Amino acid sequence: MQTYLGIDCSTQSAKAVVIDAAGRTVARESVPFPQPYIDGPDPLVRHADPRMWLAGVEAVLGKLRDGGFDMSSIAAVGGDAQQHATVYLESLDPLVFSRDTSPIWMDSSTGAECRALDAEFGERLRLDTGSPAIERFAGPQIMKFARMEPDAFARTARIHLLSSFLTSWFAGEDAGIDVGDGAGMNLLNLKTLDWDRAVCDFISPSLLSKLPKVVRPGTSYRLAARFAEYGLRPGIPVAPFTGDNPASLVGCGAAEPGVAVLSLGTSDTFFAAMADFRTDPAGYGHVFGNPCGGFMSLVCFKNGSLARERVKDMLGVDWKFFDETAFDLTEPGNGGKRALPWFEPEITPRCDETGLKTNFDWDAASDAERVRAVVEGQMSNIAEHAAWIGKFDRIRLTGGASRSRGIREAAARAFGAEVEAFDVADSAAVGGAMLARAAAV
Ligand code: XUL
Repeated sequence: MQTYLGIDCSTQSAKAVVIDAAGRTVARESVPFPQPYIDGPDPLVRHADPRMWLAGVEAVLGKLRDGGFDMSSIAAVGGDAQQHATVYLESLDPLVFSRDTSPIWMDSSTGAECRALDAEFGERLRLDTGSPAIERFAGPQIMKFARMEPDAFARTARIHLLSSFLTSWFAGEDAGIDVGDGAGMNLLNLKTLDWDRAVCDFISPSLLSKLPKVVRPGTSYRLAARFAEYGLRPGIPVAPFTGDNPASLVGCGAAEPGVAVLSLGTSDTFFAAMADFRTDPAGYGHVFGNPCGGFMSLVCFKNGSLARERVKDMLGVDWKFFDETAFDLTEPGNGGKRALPWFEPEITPRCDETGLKTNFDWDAASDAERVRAVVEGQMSNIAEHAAWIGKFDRIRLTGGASRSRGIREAAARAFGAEVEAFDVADSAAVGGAMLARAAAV
């Protein structure tokens, strides 16, 4: 039997999923990260230790091997990582980081850099790179690093996305950035599918020389010899790792246009494959490359599952109450009561002032009303900001929270669409494994 390994290195954990030729999951492991990001005084700054990601990925491989899975059946490796995180290297072998920590997608501290990019390029940035200047995107993050730490920036030979860093780690050679994750940088011109020279030069005249190549769907690398220690066969194909959202698009069977996916995770993201290249006039949504060819739209909402969990804990109720009972005790629409649990600075729409936003007297309401207000508030906010993508008859809900009947009903109502819980646990890792399978043939 030939199998295909997908590795997902997301915000909270490293996961491994192995599928067979028919796409069935035959093994799965995960290792939680000790902390998704390093705690600091400024809520706009969110960095993580890149060594933590490597340790997690290696630990998950070890677990798979030690669990007795026949690692030699694996015919190709693929994977994905949380989008937008950047890794700064002096050298890959030996591994020397030129920046000790990596800004991750939760970082919103690059307002000044975004304004500078806006002033220089205006609308062109959105029209050519698929997004206006966005705080968490790699371009503004790199610009901040170049300005604040010019010496460390000068020492940096290579700037990877976490995804291309992992491809390089598995391949043992400097690998390229795929068009899916690469589009989350404000640096990739989606009309040419190559780096936008003017934008790169504006950020730093030496930036282009520090960026890896852009790789198109179909490229592959070879697994480095040292992975024999996990029982893997050196030399098997390694598909370029992509972003978790592009990988989920593949893993949810939505790589062809027609069905949209709402992925409920640390962040809630709404995405769909797109045949033509169109951008969000309001500037919140993004266009990324689709790892299977063409494009995909994406809108990201920062306050997702962690915010829901915090409300649940705040009220002292259990998941059964949060997912079901609250919805039996209240009516759809909640008499107009809405709440938005923006405990982290929200990005869609942009709101730096954190806290629970309500349009009713929270203290006077029942727990059931509060829960419905939060869930309906989140779902309407998502539907409103995804409207530019078009109308969908069918929406696939994925991620742990898709098990919630209350969330499914609220999503169906907000979108006026049929909603199906798409029962692919770890859709991003599965997508990575599917990209591995495609690289093996
Ligand atoms: C997408 C985004 C998040 C991360 C989460 O633009 O920032 O969905 O990819 O891992």
